[in-house]
Amino acid sequence: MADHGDIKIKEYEGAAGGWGSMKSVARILPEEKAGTDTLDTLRRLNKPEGAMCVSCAWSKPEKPHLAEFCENGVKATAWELTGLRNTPEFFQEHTVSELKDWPDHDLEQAGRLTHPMKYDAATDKYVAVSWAEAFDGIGKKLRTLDPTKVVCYASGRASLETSYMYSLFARLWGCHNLPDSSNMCHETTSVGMKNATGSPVATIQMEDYEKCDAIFCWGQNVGVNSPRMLHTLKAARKRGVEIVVFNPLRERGWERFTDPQNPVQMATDSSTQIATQYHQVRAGGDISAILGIIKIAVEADDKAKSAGEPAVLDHHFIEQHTVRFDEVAQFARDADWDDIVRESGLTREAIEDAARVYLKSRAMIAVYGMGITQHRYGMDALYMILNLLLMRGHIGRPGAGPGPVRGHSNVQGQRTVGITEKPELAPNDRLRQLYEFEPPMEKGWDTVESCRAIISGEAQGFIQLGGNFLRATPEHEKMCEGWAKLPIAVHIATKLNKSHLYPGEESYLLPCLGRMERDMQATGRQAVTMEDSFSHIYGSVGKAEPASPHLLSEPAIVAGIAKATLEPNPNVPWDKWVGDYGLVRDAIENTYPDMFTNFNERMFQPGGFWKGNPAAHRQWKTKSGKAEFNVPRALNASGFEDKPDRFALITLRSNDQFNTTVYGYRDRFRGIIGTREVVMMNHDDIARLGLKDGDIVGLESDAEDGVERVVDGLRVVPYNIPKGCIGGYFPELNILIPLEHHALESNVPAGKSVPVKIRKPA
Ligand SMILES: Nc1nc2c(c(=O)[nH]1)N[C@H]1C(S)=C(S)[C@@H](COP(=O)(O)OP(=O)(O)OC[C@H]3O[C@@H](n4cnc5c(=O)[nH]c(N)nc54)[C@H](O)[C@@H]3O)O[C@H]1N2
Ligand SMILES: Nc1nc2c(c(=O)[nH]1)N[C@H]1C(S)=C(S)[C@@H](COP(=O)(O)OP(=O)(O)OC[C@H]3O[C@@H](n4cnc5c(=O)[nH]c(N)nc54)[C@H](O)[C@@H]3O)O[C@H]1N2
Ligand SMILES: [Mo]
Repeated sequence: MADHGDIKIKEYEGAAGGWGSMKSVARILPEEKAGTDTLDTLRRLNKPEGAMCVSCAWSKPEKPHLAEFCENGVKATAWELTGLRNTPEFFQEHTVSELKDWPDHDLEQAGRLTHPMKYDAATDKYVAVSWAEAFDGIGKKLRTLDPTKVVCYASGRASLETSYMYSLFARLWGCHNLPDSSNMCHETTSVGMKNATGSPVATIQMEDYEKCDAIFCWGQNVGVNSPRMLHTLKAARKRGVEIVVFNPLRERGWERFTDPQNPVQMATDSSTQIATQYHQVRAGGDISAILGIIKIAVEADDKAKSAGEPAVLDHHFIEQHTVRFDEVAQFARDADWDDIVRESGLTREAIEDAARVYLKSRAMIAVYGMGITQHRYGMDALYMILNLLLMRGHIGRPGAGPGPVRGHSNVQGQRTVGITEKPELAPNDRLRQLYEFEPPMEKGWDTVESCRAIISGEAQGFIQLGGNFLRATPEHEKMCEGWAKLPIAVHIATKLNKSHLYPGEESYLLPCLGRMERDMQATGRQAVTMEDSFSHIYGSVGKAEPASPHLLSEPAIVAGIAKATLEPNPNVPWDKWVGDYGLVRDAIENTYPDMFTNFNERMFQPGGFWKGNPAAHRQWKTKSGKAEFNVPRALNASGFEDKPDRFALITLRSNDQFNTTVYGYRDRFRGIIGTREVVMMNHDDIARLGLKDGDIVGLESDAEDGVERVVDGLRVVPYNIPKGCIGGYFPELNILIPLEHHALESNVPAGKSVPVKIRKPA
């Protein structure tokens, strides 16, 4: 079992980066028993012809730094290339029932899976099988099932090649349930940006950061989740760019950064201030905070107009390119400052400060993350960001536009090549022509709908291309019960996780190569490709020795399942594709000729090649043919009312985790070391409830749906967080999130404001 070390809770004084990050790197390498392959891979990371980091979707620059990686990239690389091995002997020693009680960290720390395994109910153990037995067993079972009742899930890491093959397999079989991790993540972006601008992704590219004069950021934690972006922000600060941050927590990365590659900063322990303004909004308070800025801008514009002075807003753009501006303007004029102040949790003066930067800016970038998308009214919060941009024409001109920071390193790309439960987003006409079959045209299940089907027993099977679905989703207890009744679960994975430990009738673990590992096929060493947050596409070559000779690549596993399940189709050469991924790229090019022209020739272009974006050229592929303003439906995104005993729980990532992968117990920037079982609380709330620092409390769901959801044993940590909000870690607290508490329209579980009560110690 893991030794968490002593619990130490003390405010962290250091900047993001700096020596703290060096020490953290020095700790992880021996912990993972990382060898020279890890160091070699790090040297090549995020460079042209190198390997693309698995930790985030931030851009891989055309001219990389000598070390183009961050502390968390090192952790992710060392985690993948670990010297630890989880062999069939491990599974002989431990029953599945026993492993269920292991912490997430310890399961993955058992090391890389080395053999294909099948669950044996008689002994309650996973036992090794050959690949032929595994594929044969999976194919036999899948052929007895209704493909419309099986989920083909993908967690956003697999390459474009694997993702294309996987979605094609599902459609050829007749399965349309193709959610990916985006459904828990930036689906609010995919739906909301598409509705409002016609483009589901960022319109900006890396070079826009060199041209902007203001960056606004809502609900993204740069120092932890995309640390290489700190270099971009530092350069922007150097040019005098204003950076205005909205976040309930003072996240260190947005405060200050010591560049580990800058000898002067390292030697003098100095840092660059990042945010020029930091506004600690309440959870869900962004709608009102932005409403305040819009109100100030609209009223200033009204005043300028009546005084015959130059306009404050870009009326030419508004008239030529948008619809429904008047509705938003009137809504803002009518808005009441008392409501804005109460719902945002900010003072009017603070909002006026932000508005001053907004009104001065000629080129503004809007960055955001899960603090916007994972709310009941997350779509409305996103629309407010877009309203703000559109009013002054900040989309489709240099240095300006929305820049959502995506999560997984290829989550955006998976959607691009067909992993989607929405038939209108699939290239069905091309697929029909190329492969001569009738793709399913009904809408499939997204993540929330898949969970419903698992809980109700409607789902007949779950294929998981990466990820830890059972642990990452809400309503954890009911999900475990439903999951354990699935007729079949197939896990394509690199390490053991909780999702593997509730086997239903049949369960398989299919261990795959990681992206950093050498992938040898019939025609030699293969490369794969992925797409970043700016829609740039890059090649990646793994060179490290595979963790086991028994591993197969993800394309080979997908092809193995497909061949065992489907009737042969002469148009789909699975074996040839596995032998040469270049042929898969040709197939992708044939399917999407506009985006992937000369794919094989361009994949190693430094900085990646851009797949294009109509909204970036002010071509609006929306219903109205224009960019659309939207009036918000609520003043706070949380979707529940304030009550004296009710808290909005914000579920967070620590600096020592990647999603459900817990690297360790050191959330350095937040000063919480040695435990994840905490509840971060405002001092006044602690005093009001008669609690004190270090008390152990519980949390219970306050969702008014009659369901009891409880987590006990959490230590009270006094924290700089707005009153009425508390913070804690995901996935441990996913027990508290009701399945039906999700963003409207996009169905992203609303993990950034969960209604809970505090249970005091007896
Ligand atoms: N090291 C590391 N890197 C990662 C990941 C990881 O787990 N570890 N995960 C990857 C994935 S899949 C994703 S999606 C991204 C996630 O990256 P982020 O988008 O940064 O997601 P989170 O860390 O969940 O939360 C973001 C921030 O939202 C703030 N917040 C919460 N509620 C609100 C609110 O109502 N308003 C505002 N303005 N802010 C709020 C929180 O305080 C937090 O700082 O990172 C990716 N990169
Ligand atoms: N409460 C709350 N819940 C959340 C969130 C939140 O902020 N709050 N965030 C949500 C978000 S944004 C996301 S993206 C989800 C994701 O959450 P997860 O499902 O945890 O995402 P992953 O990191 O993909 O999953 C980790 C597993 O992927 C497998 N894996 C790693 N590398 C590879 C590989 O190369 N190939 C294959 N096939 N498998 C691999 C390993 O077995 C590992 O155990 O969690 C969501 N859940
Ligand atoms: Mo994500």
